[in-house]
Amino acid sequence: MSVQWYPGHMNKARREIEEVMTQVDIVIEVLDARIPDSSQNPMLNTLRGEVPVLRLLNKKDLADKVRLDLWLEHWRDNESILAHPFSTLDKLDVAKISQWVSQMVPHRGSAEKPIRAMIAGIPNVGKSSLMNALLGRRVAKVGDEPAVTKSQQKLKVTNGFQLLDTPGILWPKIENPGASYRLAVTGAVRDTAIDYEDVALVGLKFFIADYRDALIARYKLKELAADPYDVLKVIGSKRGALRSGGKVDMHKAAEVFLNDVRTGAIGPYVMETPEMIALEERLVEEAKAKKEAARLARLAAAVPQRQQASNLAYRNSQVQSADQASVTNQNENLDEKQ
Ligand SMILES: Nc1nc2c(ncn2[C@@H]2O[C@H](COP(=O)(O)OP(=O)(O)OP(=O)(O)O)[C@@H](O)[C@H]2O)c(=O)[nH]1
Ligand SMILES: [Mg+2]
Repeated sequence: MSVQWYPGHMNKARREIEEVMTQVDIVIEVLDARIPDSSQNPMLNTLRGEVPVLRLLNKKDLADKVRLDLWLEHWRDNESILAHPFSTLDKLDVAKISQWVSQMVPHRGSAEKPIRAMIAGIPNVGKSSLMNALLGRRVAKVGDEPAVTKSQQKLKVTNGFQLLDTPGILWPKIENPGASYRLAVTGAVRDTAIDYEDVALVGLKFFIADYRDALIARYKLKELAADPYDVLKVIGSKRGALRSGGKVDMHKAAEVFLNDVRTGAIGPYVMETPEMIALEERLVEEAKAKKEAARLARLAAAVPQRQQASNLAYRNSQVQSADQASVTNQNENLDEKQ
């Protein structure tokens, strides 16, 4: 997975998805069930307009069902969204897709008017795996895949259900630092500028707080330290991530731990709840507003002092003439009354 998202790539992906959106009846949005919010593309809801979406919380085999239910409940009232926990490895789930898309697009579904769907999602969520599973053959390489191309072909899933031949790869929520970390912890985004050890420490902090027992069981810990750094050190020493002198190699320890997290060896988990995301979004907004206020203050301070002095003089002269006008007005009023 080597997609790096720069503004140019994002614009290109956005334009292509916008164009394709006019040719489809439904979007099949693939999410990573372990990060139901951070694996959403920040613009897909805008890009799809009125087009309904089937939201698949993929990799459900790695996810905590109780927390997934919170998300299903959270989206339940939105009529243009149908969400289901999903696994591309589960044949029954794959078989249910035709039924789900028919539910969302009831006015189409015949051979003459087939339902036209496109698969979309951020990198590594399982778009190619889904396409192959739906078509029962290897049409898409699992791994690297180019972005949506202009000459889209339709592939027949059933007589009344067609799929665009290339999935739309979209960028993840990279502007929210919390989301970036969670994307890195689950392995959705690997090529980040974030340090490997830092990613492991964020992951550990989360497991210590939310899945304590699973962590203790996996590493047969007698006690669980509160500081993620100390826990990572214990994991490293237990799993032989050592340097020649016998000291724990923290980078190796981070690799061991993150590999366990990503493959689900510690157990099923979900890193986000609707409540937590609502709070985080509020904090991100507040931080943005604060940054903007600081920027405006800096701009004001950067105006040369001479300019400020003449601004002040101008403002004072305006105030004075306004005062004079008001005095004149009052006098005139008095004159009228007399
Ligand atoms: N555990 C688990 N792994 C899955 C599931 N579906 C897909 N994967 C794995 O997730 C990884 C990414 O799958 P891909 O199908 O290549 O994902 P993609 O969205 O096409 O990725 P890009 O082409 O990079 O955008 C692969 O290692 C798959 O084997 C699932 O239901 N459960
Ligand atoms: Mg792919």
